[in-house]
Amino acid sequence: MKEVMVDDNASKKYKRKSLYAFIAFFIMIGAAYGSWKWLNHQPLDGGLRGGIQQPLRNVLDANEKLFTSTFDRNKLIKEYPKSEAVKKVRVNGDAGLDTTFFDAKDWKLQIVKSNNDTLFITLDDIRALPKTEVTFNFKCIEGWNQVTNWGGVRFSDFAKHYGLAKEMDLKYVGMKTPDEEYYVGIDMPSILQPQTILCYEMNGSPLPMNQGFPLRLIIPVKYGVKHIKRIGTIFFNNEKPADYWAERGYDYYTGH
Ligand SMILES: Nc1nc2c(c(=O)[nH]1)N[C@H]1C(S)=C(S)[C@@H](COP(=O)(O)O)O[C@H]1N2
Ligand SMILES: [Mo]
Repeated sequence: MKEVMVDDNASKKYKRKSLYAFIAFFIMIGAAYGSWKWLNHQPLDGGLRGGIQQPLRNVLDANEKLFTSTFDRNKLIKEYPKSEAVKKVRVNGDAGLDTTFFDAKDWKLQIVKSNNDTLFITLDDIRALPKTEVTFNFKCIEGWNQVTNWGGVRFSDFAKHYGLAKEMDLKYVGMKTPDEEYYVGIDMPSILQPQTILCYEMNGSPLPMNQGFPLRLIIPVKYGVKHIKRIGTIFFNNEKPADYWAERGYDYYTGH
């Protein structure tokens, strides 16, 4: 009899507990729905970055601050022997690579200086500068990676050669394809990192058309999205330049 009483009490307690759990569950569902509704009513982040709600962009911006404050310009990305570079290099992304309006013979790299003067630089001018090679594990945010070999001039050597000291004091570099279909914005410390090159060779041969002929960026501290193929114009700014994938909701910094 006594035992039955105890059992009865226990089952009452149990019932009450499950009732509380049930209520708590609905409160949590309500809160989650509320936050989701709140998030979806937040303004999209403005202007050039676009694509996601401001609170989410704030998280990416906080990450970026953390990364830039701890970024060591002299820390090198791992390099591999050239013999380990794949011969069949994957092709990904063709925005800005339409050859209909592109004449390789007329191509010149345009450098917009901070006083708005523009330098027009030929591929031969760029080839005449000291050549650097980098063989590293190229990573795309879509989830693939491969060891690839690239040749070109260090961005920092190029900038010194063309007297871009004032420009190097700004916070960002912007680059766009000749037709302005693809464009990236990159923080200055990453651009000046010694493995970042203005690249005109892959596996010792001129770049194939679909991999950015005549000149692309290779920037091993970043994911593939920032390795813009077929650079037309380079400019410098203290504000974040427009960035193709950041406008589509991706992280602006995309370092690894
Ligand atoms: N002009 C241009 N550059 C671009 C892209 C693009 O669509 N257009 N895609 C980027 C992405 S997402 C990746 S992963 C790399 C791929 O370079 P690959 O084709 O040489 O492998 O190029 C980057 N540069
Ligand atoms: Mo990519």
